[in-house]
Amino acid sequence: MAVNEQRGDLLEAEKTKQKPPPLYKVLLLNDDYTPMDFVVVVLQTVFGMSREKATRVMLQVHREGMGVCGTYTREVAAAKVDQVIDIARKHQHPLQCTMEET
Ligand code: TYC
Repeated sequence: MAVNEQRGDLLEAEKTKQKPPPLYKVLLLNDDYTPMDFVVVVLQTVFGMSREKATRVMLQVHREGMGVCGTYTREVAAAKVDQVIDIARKHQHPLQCTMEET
């Protein structure tokens, strides 16, 4: 077997052993003060939701205390959590967001 064929087999074997990266849910938390309209705009802006979907997710969080905004790799989820917290802080709203492994 040629050297590069052997190497190709080794790389193939390594590939089949690789696990997919862990995924994280981004969770939005309810509070008593953040305006509903603001939450809808955040969901549209940060998570690319339509106004209708954002309204459904906002109402679910409002009624149930928490809701999933999306599922992403760790870096993307962390960036979205930071974006939500930053925009909420800038507007002086207590809106909180977190992430958890799926
Ligand atoms: N509970 C808020 C209100 O009544 C609305 C709200 C919804 C706040 C979702 C945060 O993640 C949230 N104004």
